[in-house]
Amino acid sequence: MALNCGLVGLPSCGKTTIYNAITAAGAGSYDGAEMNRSVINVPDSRIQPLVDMYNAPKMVPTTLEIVDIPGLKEGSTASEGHGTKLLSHIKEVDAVLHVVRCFADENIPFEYETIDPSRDVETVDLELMVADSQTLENKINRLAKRVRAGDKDAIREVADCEKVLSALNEGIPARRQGLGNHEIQSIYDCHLVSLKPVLYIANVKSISEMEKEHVKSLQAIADTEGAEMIAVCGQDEADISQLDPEDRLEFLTELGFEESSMERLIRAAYRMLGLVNFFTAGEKEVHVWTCRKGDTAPIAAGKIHTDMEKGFIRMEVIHYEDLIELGSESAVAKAGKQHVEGKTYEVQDGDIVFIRFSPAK
Ligand SMILES: Nc1nc2c(ncn2[C@@H]2O[C@H](COP(=O)(O)OP(=O)(O)O)[C@@H](O)[C@H]2O)c(=O)[nH]1
Ligand SMILES: [Mg+2]
Repeated sequence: MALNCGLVGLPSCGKTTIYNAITAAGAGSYDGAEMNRSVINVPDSRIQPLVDMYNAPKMVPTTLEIVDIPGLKEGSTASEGHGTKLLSHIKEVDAVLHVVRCFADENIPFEYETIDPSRDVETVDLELMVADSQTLENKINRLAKRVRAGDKDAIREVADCEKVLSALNEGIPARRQGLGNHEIQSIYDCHLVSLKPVLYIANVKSISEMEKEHVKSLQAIADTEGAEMIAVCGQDEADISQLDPEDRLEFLTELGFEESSMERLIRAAYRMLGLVNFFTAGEKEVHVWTCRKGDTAPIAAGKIHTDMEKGFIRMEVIHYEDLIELGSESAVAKAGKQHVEGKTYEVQDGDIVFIRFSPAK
């Protein structure tokens, strides 16, 4: 199943507009659920050169699901029914694409009269934190009986929950609390929404506004928590995505872009999820696979087939750059740049792999 990212933000900040632009860029398929959600192909500029080199008739990219979540505003999460539903959508995503309105347009209604990214981010974060506090309090209450009975696990979990809760009450989202593994484990089943990794998206009017003050202030917010920020022109990109693919580049150039920022956005989302792409390539197909950063060779092999993990013998690895530089697998081998790796090897982004394994009996 594809990992997913949810578009979160105030009403009318441009979530649906950006959703349309992203899903068109990734050739998405709408699955008919109540919300806009679709699975997109993740662009990877290394695919085409590999397809050309191996003369492969087919390529299989990796995918990511994008969910367009209804707008959050002050008090949203407190409202019963609607709030609960909204939160369940956010709980379900692996990462948040937090869209912030950086364009001024008096014809488009907004919650506030001014444009102020830090106010907007705080408003959304506050809603997430209110919801998380409730979730933690519920868990603490649920464990109270076991705590009274002296259950050590319950006592430890409650202590961790209380620590996170008190930092939330001071206005620090869980993702900024510097939580250790121990605490993360204690709150794992709470699926806290303020713990999810965030990519900030500044939605601006035009390319000339990309360097402006609002974008800078959003960048500063992202920097303080070690997150990434991307500025996009949601409306322009959505308009362009409706054009025939051949015409898109021309319009992009006219507006001053070198490429669609949607690909950049998708790649950044992918990075945020801690994913790496590796490849299998041959004359039948070029196939992109995904594993997590730090996954060892057998685990990565298991993404291709469970037998490959169970019967793993070794992994023969070529780095993408070496292959492109030297022009063929055999040239890479001749140059002594094909690596034979064992069970402890951590697969790197861009590895082209061949797995030796003993098939299941
Ligand atoms: N001028 C301008 N309008 C935009 C931009 N992005 C979105 N809009 C408009 O803002 C309104 C709200 O956008 P929408 O994507 O529906 O917001 P959502 O509520 O966050 O999903 C729509 O009328 C869009 O056409 C932008 O970058 N510039
Ligand atoms: Mg919308």
